[in-house]
Amino acid sequence: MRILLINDISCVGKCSLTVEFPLACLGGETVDILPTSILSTHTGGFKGYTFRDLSDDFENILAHWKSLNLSYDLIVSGYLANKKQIDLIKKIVKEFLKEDGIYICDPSCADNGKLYVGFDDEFIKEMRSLVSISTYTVPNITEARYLCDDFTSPIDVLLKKLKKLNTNPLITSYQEKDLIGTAYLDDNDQVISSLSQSVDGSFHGAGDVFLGSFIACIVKHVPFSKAIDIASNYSSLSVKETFKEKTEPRFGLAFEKNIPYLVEQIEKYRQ
Ligand code: PXL
Repeated sequence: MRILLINDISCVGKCSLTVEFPLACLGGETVDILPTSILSTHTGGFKGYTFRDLSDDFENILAHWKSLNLSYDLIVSGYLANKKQIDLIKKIVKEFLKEDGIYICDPSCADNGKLYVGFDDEFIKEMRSLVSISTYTVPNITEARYLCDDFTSPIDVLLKKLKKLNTNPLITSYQEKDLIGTAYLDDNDQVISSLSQSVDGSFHGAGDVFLGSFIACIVKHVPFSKAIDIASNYSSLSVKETFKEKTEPRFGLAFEKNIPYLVEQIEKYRQ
């Protein structure tokens, strides 16, 4: 099995590829990467970060991959450097995803009620079209609200609206009283949620920890609902570890400590 992760490299701050890659590798299959950009840190909570857009390298990278006859069973896209990269991702999915392959779109562009620096409504509009070609989409609750242009409706309405975009939505960072986790629809369009006790504060990179561990689970054929439980629990443990270690949340989640737990859970439930 061959997996492609398309996301940025934030050198410091533990998000995107630096988190998604090591976790996805726990699935035990080949993981390739396509960096969309390189930043000295992520953009949430740091000033003066560097940012290099790698769009111009895509054409040559993809031409080389074509010459190697590469194709993918799973493609996952995340943080994009600009609106134009959305078309490039569509092209990659069309040309490199196997016929029965899975495409997961993380519409990484907002959190905590706000768009990230550099994103606007035009980007959201384009992102809807990318989401609509995905097998699964994994927005956090803020991204789900922007994608649906709905800032008030309850979770069931948001999930059904996202499903109309022709994809299977999993909404992360969904909060219910003092619980937080992931919500999705079952085959009968009933909301299923996988929640843990929330910790005060906003923890950067939690979506990437969820996604990386979810990838490892599905690559090992852990049943879907169990994969969501494991990835949600592991994200929650990583948040609690960060809180315990008292590191600044902008430096990312302490996801490393609980990797043995994640591996143990995957081995227990793999099929
Ligand atoms: O994890 C989200 C993310 C990814 N990549 C970059 C970011 C952010 C959130 O701020 O700035 C560059």
